[in-house]
Amino acid sequence: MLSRRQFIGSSSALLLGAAAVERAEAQRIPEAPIMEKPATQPPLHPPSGRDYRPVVTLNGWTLPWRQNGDWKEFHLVAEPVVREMAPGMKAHLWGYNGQSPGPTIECVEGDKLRIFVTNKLPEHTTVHWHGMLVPNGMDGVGGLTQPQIKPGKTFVYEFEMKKSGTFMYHPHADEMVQMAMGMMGFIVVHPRDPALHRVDRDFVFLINAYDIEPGSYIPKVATMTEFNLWTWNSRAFPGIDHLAVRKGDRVRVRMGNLTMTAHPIHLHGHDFAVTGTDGGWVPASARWPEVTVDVPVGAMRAIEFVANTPGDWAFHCHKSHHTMNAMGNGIPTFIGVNKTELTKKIRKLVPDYMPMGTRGMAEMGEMEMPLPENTLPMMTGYGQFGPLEMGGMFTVVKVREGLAADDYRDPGWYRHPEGSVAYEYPGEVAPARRTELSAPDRPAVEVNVVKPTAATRHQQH
Ligand SMILES: [Cu+2]
Repeated sequence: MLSRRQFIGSSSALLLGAAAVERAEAQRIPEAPIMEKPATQPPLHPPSGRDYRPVVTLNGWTLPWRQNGDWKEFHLVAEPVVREMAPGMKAHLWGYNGQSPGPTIECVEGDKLRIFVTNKLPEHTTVHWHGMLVPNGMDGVGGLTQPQIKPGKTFVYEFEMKKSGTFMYHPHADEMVQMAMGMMGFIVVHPRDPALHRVDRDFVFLINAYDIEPGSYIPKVATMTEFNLWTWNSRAFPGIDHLAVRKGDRVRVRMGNLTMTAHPIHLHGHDFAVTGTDGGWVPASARWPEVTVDVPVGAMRAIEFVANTPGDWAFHCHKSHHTMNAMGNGIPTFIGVNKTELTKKIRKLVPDYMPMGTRGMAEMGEMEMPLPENTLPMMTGYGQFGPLEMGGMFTVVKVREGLAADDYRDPGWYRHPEGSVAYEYPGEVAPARRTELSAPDRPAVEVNVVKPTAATRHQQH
């Protein structure tokens, strides 16, 4: 026989279940669009509802939605995906709707969101809405606030967007594995008043990292610090699209860090202010100028600048190991080593052996050595003046005059005005000479040095 408590428990569960079924039947799930192209997709202007300036997801896209009465309905599908990280390398990841990271979800402060999540992974998952103010039961922590979403099942999350800002979504189920496999995405909530925090161009990307051995396709999920692919939206230089910007534009870049270490992101040629975090907007009175912003783990930083100087401006993580690709890990330092004798000996066995690294490693930037299958050279990419010797978290902000409002196409390399590029000095260079300051420049100081004797040493004690 059932106790009273068991009876109430099971009957209320039944009631809840019936209500959910009824709601699902009344709604019918919206279709789940997928995206497989790695190129940056054009901004998705809202087809209905309140207006806003949509964001541009670097090498990504925004998830279309359906308006159903008061609700904006989205459908996320958690599933295995193949992501090209840069030409020449594909990774087998987990993501949402065909891509890792998942699509950006955009909405407006005050909107009611209904997000269907279908699990097509081989194991259970959940979705946590990082930084958002949601009812506890919608927070997506498997086991704590909801049962896990089993493979093949669909769950529904419903909440009202309480405030504008930049948030993230990711699983809170087998988190180490699922985040190492690339499951993450952005949520951008635009202000109700479109004039508030208005910018001309608004870019978003997630900072992520993978450990994929050359020749393999699946990230090593237990890696804690020694990652070999440092990526933005699961893309590594030269696979990260350039940010095309019109001269005079006010530009925002929103960056969320879901790696295991902080990333100091540095912009050349401009200064910027941090105008938002995943906690909200930074009041104007609390902003200060920066050229580098450290994005901590599990955090978002939005920066804003006025693109007032045309050019090709480097934009990258300032940890120099994070602008290297897979082949840069674990190689010995040979600077200053004379390998002539060693090279002769090795060449007897391997005729085309090349000694590397004795003058530094720049030569690796233009070397075309056969690589193992499915990996990226340590440093690579070309600019108009030669090899860039970069990898990982590096791209270029291209500021140009007169771009059309929604034109994000690559405008090509910058044509520098004549006489504005650093140039080679054509004359003779005198040999270096140690500089001695002459007497009048340096006041004579008499220094009396008392050599410690057994006696003075003794006194000090
Ligand atoms: Cu970094």
